[in-house]
Amino acid sequence: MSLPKRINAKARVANCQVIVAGPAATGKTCLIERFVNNVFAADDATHGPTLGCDCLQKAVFIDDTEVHLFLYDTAGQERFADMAASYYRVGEVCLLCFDMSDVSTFDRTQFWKKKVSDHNPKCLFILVGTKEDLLSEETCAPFLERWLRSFGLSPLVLV
Ligand SMILES: Nc1nc2c(ncn2[C@@H]2O[C@H](COP(=O)(O)OP(=O)(O)O)[C@@H](O)[C@H]2O)c(=O)[nH]1
Ligand SMILES: [Mg+2]
Repeated sequence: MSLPKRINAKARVANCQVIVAGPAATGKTCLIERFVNNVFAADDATHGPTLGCDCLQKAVFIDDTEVHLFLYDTAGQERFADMAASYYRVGEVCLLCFDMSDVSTFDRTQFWKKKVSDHNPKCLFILVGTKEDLLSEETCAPFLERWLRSFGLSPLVLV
């Protein structure tokens, strides 16, 4: 992943603000907990639905730079979308999540992209398909191509 422009590649320490957004129950909290704490909270009752916005941190090394990632876990219910507005504004990257086994969540990613863009037009977006265990990449590819076409982007090459 290339670094956002605000990060000086020569600096030894940098911060990166990452918004994790998308419809409810697409696995945003599980994704962050797995990445930060290396646990998979399979039972939703262990963490419950996200209300407002939680922040978890993790430092990673990219070349010789220690990058402190601030991961903002936002609520996926649309009625809560504006509660995280102050986090959308500081985000440099947005992981836009959808559940690969549920096409309706894919269609709702545009709502979340617009919501973040409205507050933060410079934010970069990375589309993240979750729950790979429930669906094959081949089945998912048509969704991705449709989404990219809707933004006038080239078809995706899956590697
Ligand atoms: N099969 C499967 N289920 C997942 C995966 N990630 C999350 N889940 C389940 O999806 C549900 C919603 O997860 P959660 O992280 O709370 O979603 P969020 O509302 O987007 O934060 C939970 O029951 C999780 O156990 C995954 O990779 N595979
Ligand atoms: Mg959550």
